[in-house]
Amino acid sequence: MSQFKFSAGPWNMNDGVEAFGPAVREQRPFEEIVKLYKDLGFSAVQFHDDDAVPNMNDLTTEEIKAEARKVKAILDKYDMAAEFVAPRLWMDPRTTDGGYTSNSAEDYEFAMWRSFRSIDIANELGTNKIVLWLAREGTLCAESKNPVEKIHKLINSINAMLAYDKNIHVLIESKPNEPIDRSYCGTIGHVMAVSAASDDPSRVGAVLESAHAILAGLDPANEMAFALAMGKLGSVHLNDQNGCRYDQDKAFGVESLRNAFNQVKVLVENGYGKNGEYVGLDVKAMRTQKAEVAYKHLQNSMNICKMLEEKVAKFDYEYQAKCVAERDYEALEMYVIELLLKG
Ligand code: GLO
Ligand code: MG
Repeated sequence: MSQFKFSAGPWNMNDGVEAFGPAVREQRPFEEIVKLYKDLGFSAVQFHDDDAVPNMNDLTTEEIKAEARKVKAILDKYDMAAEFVAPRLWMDPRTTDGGYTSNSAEDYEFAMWRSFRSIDIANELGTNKIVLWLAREGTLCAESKNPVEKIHKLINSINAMLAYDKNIHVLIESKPNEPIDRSYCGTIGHVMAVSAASDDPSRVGAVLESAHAILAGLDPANEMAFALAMGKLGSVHLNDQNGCRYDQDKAFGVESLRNAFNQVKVLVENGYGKNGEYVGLDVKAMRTQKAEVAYKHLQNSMNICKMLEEKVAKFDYEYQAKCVAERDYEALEMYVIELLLKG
């Protein structure tokens, strides 16, 4: 029995499209995905603003809210919650140069419009969490932006969201690169600094995605620990990553089991989830996967997480203390490997 509640986004059931080739599977309709997630044991769905209201750019605020209420009805039908809404500031032509840090004043206004509408959608879906994956907030050409000015702009944008809705919490999902070359907010440390500099640090926290930490050359469990130590780990995107390649979003634990174990361990030890936090799985099916079984990446990730919870429950803290007292970390390391490899 897991102590966690799990969530995933509709984008985690994808058609296999990538930079070098087209879709290889049909995109499943939204309601089918919600039903599938329910059947797989998920408790919540994560949303981009336009996952909930696809044609939102053409609608008024009231129309957007009305569309969001239809999505809420689908969630209710399957007894599923909405975890968060994330403004998608990387697809529209007006986000080519980023949103909050765009050099274009009109494009910046568009980014803020999408952010405020995301808050409206979140309220209709019954969540107070906004996630900012800062996809294009940084540079392709380092000299194209004034970094100090843009970082202030980013903080001011978050302050505007906090002021727009006194109940809303903003969670920043750090990522060091891709699709941009240099991100302004690449790690949990950056997120904590932005939080501290905001008008209400108690409402600005972090989402740690395992793959993003690895891309930054950092340890995902330690990144989680840092945010937990600050009381600011609002969500996680568990997945895996084979070194510093493109962002792979592999199933959780399939590349580095010990890393995955330590992520689950730090979450369990710190009571993650007790304040309603979800364990999000931001994983992608391999492009080779046939459509009918293109959900196994999610099922496997959840099962691996649960199996690792069982390993954490078996972890012998007395033996660990003995090894620590004797400073015999080789013995401790071997114990961990045996715990993972043996029954
Ligand atoms: C991409 C991110 C992306 C976000 C999603 C929600 O690298 O992981 O999938 O998690 O847009 O903010
Ligand atoms: Mg993610």
